[in-house]
Amino acid sequence: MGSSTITETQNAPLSLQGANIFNGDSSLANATNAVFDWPSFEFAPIRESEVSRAMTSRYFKDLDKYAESDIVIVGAGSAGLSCAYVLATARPDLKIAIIEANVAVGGGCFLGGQLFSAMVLRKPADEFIKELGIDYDDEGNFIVIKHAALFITTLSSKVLALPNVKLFNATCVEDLITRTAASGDVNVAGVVTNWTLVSMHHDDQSCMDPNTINAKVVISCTGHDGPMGAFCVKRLAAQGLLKRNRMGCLDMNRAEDAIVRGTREVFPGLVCAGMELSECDSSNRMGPTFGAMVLSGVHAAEVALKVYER
Ligand code: 48N
Repeated sequence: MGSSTITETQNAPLSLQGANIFNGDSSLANATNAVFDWPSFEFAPIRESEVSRAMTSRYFKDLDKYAESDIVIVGAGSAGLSCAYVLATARPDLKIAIIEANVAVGGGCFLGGQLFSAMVLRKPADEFIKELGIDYDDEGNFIVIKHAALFITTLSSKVLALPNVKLFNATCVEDLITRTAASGDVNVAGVVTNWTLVSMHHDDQSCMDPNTINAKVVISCTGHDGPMGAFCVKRLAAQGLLKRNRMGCLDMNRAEDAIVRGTREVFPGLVCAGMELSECDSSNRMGPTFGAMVLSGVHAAEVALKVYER
């Protein structure tokens, strides 16, 4: 191919396959020049507004579609994304919205612990890792994935590829929607959201009202207590609707069993999974091992479906 300018007239899709560009062999220079004539390189022309419309039209279509979601998952850490993977795969008919306060997904799961990259999961959590097709070292009672980021990026890429899932990141759940029956019984019926940067500055900027997402079930996986963590437990406790306990000290064996076993509907319409549960049950923390997060997410998916079908 002579010039590397990709114009509308060329209809042959750009293919680098034949050029072995990615196998690092010495013909790389020839291969890339066969496709890209760098000195005269040009992209196809575009107008800035086309980019803006490409992003905003899709975003607002998604906001409209997921304003009524079947299930909302709060928190895209290891528990929330594991839950989303199981739920959205098992029930492609359900609309699942994931609300993540950070720009990036992953929560505490981009490192294995402190600044160490390898990630430990105790068996039988290896069953889930096999399902994701991630390589690991088998150490007998536990497995080690060479980098925690490999786990969370593989999991998140699979979740985001599912057609019935929408991730709203950089978006914070700053309150819950509830319904109160004539009997006085209260149940959770969705979430109240805002841009995270706005939620962080309600005290020092003129009030900016939130947005809402209605849903039959909310699954809260917002992690440890923290500026935004353990959100739904703290919000219901603040209203006296749920008893708040504090996370216990570290005991790896007790902690992981308790979190997986304790994954449940902690309040009508609200399922809780992952480390947020420790703020409900005062279960111990487990430190740098993630099997309980993964399997709590799996367990939460099953519990949420029962609540949804009720
Ligand atoms: O990773 P986390 O914090 O939470 P989990 O429960 O998925 O995993 C916990 C795990 O990483 C550990 O803490 C490990 C096992 N350590 C244990 C120990 O003993 O130290 O993910 C929670 C996600 C984060 O991405 C937050 O940004 C997000 O939830 N989040 C929220 N998103 C939206 N709205 C909110 N209000 C909110 N609060 C937190």
